[in-house]
Amino acid sequence: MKFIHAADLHIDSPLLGLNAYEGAPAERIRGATRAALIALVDLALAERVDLVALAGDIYDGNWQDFKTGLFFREQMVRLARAGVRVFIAKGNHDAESVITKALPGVAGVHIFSSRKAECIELPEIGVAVHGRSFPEKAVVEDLLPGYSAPVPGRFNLGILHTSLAGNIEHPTYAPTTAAALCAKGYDYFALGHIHKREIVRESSPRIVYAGNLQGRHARETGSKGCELVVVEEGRIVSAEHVSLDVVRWHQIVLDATGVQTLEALASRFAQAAQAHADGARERLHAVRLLIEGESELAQREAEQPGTLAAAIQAATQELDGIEVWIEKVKIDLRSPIDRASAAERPDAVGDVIRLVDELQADEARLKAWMGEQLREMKNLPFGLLDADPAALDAEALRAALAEAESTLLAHLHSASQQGAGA
Ligand SMILES: [Mn+2]
Repeated sequence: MKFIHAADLHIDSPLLGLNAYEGAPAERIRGATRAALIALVDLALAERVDLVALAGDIYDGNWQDFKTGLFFREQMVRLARAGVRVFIAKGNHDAESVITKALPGVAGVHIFSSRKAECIELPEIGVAVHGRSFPEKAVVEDLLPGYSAPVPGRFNLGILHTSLAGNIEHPTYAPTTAAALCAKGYDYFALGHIHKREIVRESSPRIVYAGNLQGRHARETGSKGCELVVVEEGRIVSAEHVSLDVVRWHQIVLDATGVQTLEALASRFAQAAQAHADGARERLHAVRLLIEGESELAQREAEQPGTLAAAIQAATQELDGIEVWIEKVKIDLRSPIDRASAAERPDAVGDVIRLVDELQADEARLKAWMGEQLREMKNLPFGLLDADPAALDAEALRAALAEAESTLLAHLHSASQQGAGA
């Protein structure tokens, strides 16, 4: 006997704010919860499983219109046609009272009652399936005591949408405990509600949160999918997570310490993206990126906000064999030195900062001094070399000075660090 356990499908879950991102592959992301369900059914048919257990939150809430329900039903029909039995225990998001629209049922697909726990026996495959649906969004009582005793000689499978007590991250929904689940005498508990996959207990009974089928935003990261379980002579002989997500979310932290150019930043990001996409290269990867550390790029970003996000965007254009969409770039970079305290220093670093401060505060001196330097220097930033110093305005001179300071201080700083043996 072989079965699939999945939960928290949240089909047609709205993806808030998605349209706010330029270049967002909105349709693919919006359709991801549906595509993941199709992948689940494909897997069930390919693996010739006997049953599919769905532990609640099939839908994110009441259907906007009948299309959501018709889509899910169509997939259930595919399973029913192949003789795969389906058991559904509704959760808080798709509780009995939440979903007001209805469609004709599908023969072979059982939705557990919300009034009492039920036990359905399938003698042909030696299984007893136990479950109960949420009548309402909030269920404060423990539903487990209402579940019947295990049927002797059968593989007893319990389906339950629950927050296990002690899980303070989540509000309590039909709370029970792992100890109570163990005491029940079943063989497997297919749990739903927690979107991160979790093996609560390995065996006797095996207790698992399958996690959601498809991550819906940047906080639902990593592989998402279902559990594929094989039972022989009443015992679990194999149980594994199977990835079914079509869009995979990642939060990547990039340490840009020592990175001095946009090219180096792009290449460091490319490496990180490739590593995150490893083993799932055919998916669309949605990335929230944090760039941190100590780098001169902080100055670049300060001078021209958006530079680093654009550099990351540029890096995605050249990624080999993977498709990456950048959801957001957060920047938490420090300049290589703390300017305020460095200004107090009696050395060359302090000299530079004090000079720059004086020049920045006095436009006439700034123009005179910069004009003199520009005439003498051969390698200047911004292509200023071609410009007539007299024609440059104060803003351009200030930016050039700031960059010069940043570059100079970074070099002095790294030289002093090397000198200190750091
Ligand atoms: Mn859920």
